Amino acid sequence: MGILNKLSILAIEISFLSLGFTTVAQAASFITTDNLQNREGNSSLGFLVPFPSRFQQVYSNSQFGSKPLEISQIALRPDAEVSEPFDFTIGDIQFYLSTTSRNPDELSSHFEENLGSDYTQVFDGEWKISSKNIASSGGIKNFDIVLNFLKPFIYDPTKGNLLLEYKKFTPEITGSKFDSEFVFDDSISTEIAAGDANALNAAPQFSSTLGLVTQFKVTSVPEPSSLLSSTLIVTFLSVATLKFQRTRRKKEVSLPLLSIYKSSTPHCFKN
Ligand SMILES: [Ca+2]
Ligand SMILES: [Ca+2]
Repeated sequence: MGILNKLSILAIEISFLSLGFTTVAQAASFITTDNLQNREGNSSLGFLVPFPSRFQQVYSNSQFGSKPLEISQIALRPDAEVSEPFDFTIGDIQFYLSTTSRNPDELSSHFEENLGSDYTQVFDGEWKISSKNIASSGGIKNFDIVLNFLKPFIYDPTKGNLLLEYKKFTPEITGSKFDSEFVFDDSISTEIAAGDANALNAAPQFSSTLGLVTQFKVTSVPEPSSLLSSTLIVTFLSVATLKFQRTRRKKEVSLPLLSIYKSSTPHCFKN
């Protein structure tokens, strides 16, 4: 194998290596507020109440670190009191995420007042829900009620708290209980309007410090500096390879010319 090919392969390998570093930085992890991943919430909620409904839950930014995250999935778990596996389908539901300036236990009952400028629809359609209702070794149920977003949401915790909203347009009766936490001054609270997916105001009796125990699947968003360094490495190697190729071509062209020159003017090289 020629040195040119070796250099090209080396450039490709290092390029993939630099991209690999970026991939490692974006490995997925999971966040659950208030250490609830390790303990049962003290309450339960009939999530997706049996009416068209609008629901908002706030999560404190203190639970998400200080760097931007891409959120691509949420997962819930059955309450401890659920005794059987279950599955059902919500025919028409939309989910949204947003940054919010509102704190837990301070959400406005006017839904629109809780929304930020980055309010984003992350899911729209039919949601098939199922749970095997299996507990892990600590007796807590697995987060196996999963919603994969159709569009991920970039969340910067330095810009405010996180708001989850759903608008449920169909009246399925689920009857299933989801693990929840009812504690004042923790990281979560909710607003619910039962009866109208496009309601402007929550029903007074449904403003609550209670919240669903929620697991977020997140990946770190690469720092601009790391993306820049990867780009610079690839660019540098590409330029170096091109420069080497040009130098080599010049030599390959000049050598035959030199041979012709030698053969046509042998007297120049005599003595
Ligand atoms: Ca519970
Ligand atoms: Ca609370």
